[in-house]
Amino acid sequence: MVFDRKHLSNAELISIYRSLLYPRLIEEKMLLLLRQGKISKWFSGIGQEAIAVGATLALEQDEWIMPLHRNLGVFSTRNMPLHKLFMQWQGNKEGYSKGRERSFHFGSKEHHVCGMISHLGPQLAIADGVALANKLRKAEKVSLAFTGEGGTSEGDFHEALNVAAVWDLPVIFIIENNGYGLSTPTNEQYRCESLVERARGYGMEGVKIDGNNILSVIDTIKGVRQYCIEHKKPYLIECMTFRMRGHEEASGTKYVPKHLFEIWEEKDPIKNYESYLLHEAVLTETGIEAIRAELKEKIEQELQVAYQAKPMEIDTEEELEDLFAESTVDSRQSTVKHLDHSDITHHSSLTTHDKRFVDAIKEALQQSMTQHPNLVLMGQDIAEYGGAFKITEGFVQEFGKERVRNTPICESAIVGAALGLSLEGYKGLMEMQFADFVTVGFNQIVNNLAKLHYRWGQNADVVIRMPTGGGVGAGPFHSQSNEAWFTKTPGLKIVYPSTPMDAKGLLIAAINDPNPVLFFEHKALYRSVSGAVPEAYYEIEIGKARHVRSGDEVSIITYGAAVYWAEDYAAEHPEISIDILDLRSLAPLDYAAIRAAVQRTGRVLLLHEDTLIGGIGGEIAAWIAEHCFELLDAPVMRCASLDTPIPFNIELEQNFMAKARLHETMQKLIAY
Ligand SMILES: Cc1ncc(C[n+]2csc(CCOP(=O)(O)OP(=O)(O)O)c2C)c(N)n1
Repeated sequence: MVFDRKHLSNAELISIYRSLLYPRLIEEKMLLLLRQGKISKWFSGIGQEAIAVGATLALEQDEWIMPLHRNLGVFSTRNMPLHKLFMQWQGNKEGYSKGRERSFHFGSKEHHVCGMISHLGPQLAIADGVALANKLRKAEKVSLAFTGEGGTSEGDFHEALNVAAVWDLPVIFIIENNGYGLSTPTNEQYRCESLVERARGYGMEGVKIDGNNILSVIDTIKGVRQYCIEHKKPYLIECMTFRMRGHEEASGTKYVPKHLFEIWEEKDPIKNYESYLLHEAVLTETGIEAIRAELKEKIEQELQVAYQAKPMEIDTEEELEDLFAESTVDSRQSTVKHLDHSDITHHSSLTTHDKRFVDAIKEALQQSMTQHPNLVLMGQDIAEYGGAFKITEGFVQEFGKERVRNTPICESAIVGAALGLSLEGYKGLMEMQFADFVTVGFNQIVNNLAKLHYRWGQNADVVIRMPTGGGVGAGPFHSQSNEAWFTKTPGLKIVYPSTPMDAKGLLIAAINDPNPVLFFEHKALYRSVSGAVPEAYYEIEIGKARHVRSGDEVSIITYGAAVYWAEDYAAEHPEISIDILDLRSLAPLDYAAIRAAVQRTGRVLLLHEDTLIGGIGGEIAAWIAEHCFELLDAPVMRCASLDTPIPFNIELEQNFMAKARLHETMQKLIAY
């Protein structure tokens, strides 16, 4: 292995040696601890350390890194206290994830390390978001994301690299090509000669290097970093290396031909660098021994500190509270008013205008863009074109193209980028062109956004607008009601307004909330309903239902377009005294308001456009049965859409819709 020290002093070379050796010695200790049952298993980086260590050394301390499961070298080189890392690996409450996460699946904002989720590829687009934040604030910084060669087969790899290229983002993508993805060799993973060839396909530069040569890793990444900052461009680096141990400690290495271990043992990054330092007389054998002894001693000491950690004390309230970040004055905006519908009638001073649903949403976005200079809108065709529903028409002129961004067709990467923006203190708002397309961004939402704060205390200040629902004759992929996919995922807030006033106030509240919010907008309401909307910049509280109408015979609990079905039905049937509750938020649910609705009539009809099985109505029915049984005069009934995909033909669609069975269900309930 040929090393080129360039201008590095002896002291610098020795410092690099210490950084390189440290994770190896930590892992050697961990192997002993694993055998003693004192630590949980992890994914070994032995043999690959030069990449993680070199990359971290090449960056500045406050540049974000998105490491993966084999990158102990990132954590150790960022000087994260080792005793706390040991506590993490022991699943202790004093570790980085309060015992909620395994091995390296955690991050630390303080150290600018973003925690991975198991799915590998999603890390890459988060780096795009961080880079976008750096670019918008004109910071001379890069972000850096790792992937294995196996991870490059994921769509997330393609999406993240393409977005970085199209948006000219200073991101360094590093492929650690160690020959195997679990047991799968590279010839069963991809067909190109070298993965770096893909760079050209994305319109970016790339280079392939020896990932076991620490000096060339550092030198290359330093140079690439400079390039990315100067040219505002991404760069792909393929680092060739080898995994000297099994995928994880229990899985063995039988599938790897023996001779490969012999070849790569000769290329060991530490052994080779040591030889070089000895040859150059930078260190002597005794000097090396002294460093090893010193680091080993440090590891022992840190381990002793970790052993002092208190045993796990379970606090269920804390478990639940940590799902969400608390709002701060900063995130909520002190200028915002807190209103509700009664304020329109009671406050004569409140100026209101009659607005369509669609215009109320537009106004919420406009006012929020003005209030939050750090708010960035992203979505397909939302810039000059104004979005599929023309909600952001004129925004480019008003707020500039940097903050009103057209995206390539890649929902997963854009959710990831929104999360990256949030890591750097921006607010990311994504317009899903149709709620149906959320399926291709699903993983980033339910596994990254939703779980992030619980896992390592990092909030995800992201709103996803979801144009949803049917009645527009658009067929199975432009009309679905998919809110229930998300209401069962802890860590997400789900909002679904039905009136223009609520649409504006709840969207402002969603944007001010530092947590991930899915904001459902029923497309059929956009231009069909209007109502009084306060001119002010105001919030409607998330998690509070609206009592639409009082009655004493039947309570219809509903949301979205179905609120209008219920109101129409009540108007057409003055002989029935109907009470209506509009939930407005599906997560969290307003249980007090649900209970009050049950109390008012003793008969409950849960009405939603979503299909019956697994719809939110089932959950609410169960809650009422458990908590309000003594208030009921009849079984809770659900009226929902047919359990089929939503059909295109308008008559079939009408038959599909819950509304088609509303009268029948109502009669059954009254007759009980
Ligand atoms: C989406 C997804 N599919 C499968 C897995 C299981 N899995 C974990 S690591 C791994 C191999 C990854 O290979 P590579 O990206 O080359 O990284 P390496 O482990 O070699 O460092 C697999 C298949 C996963 N974690 N996520």
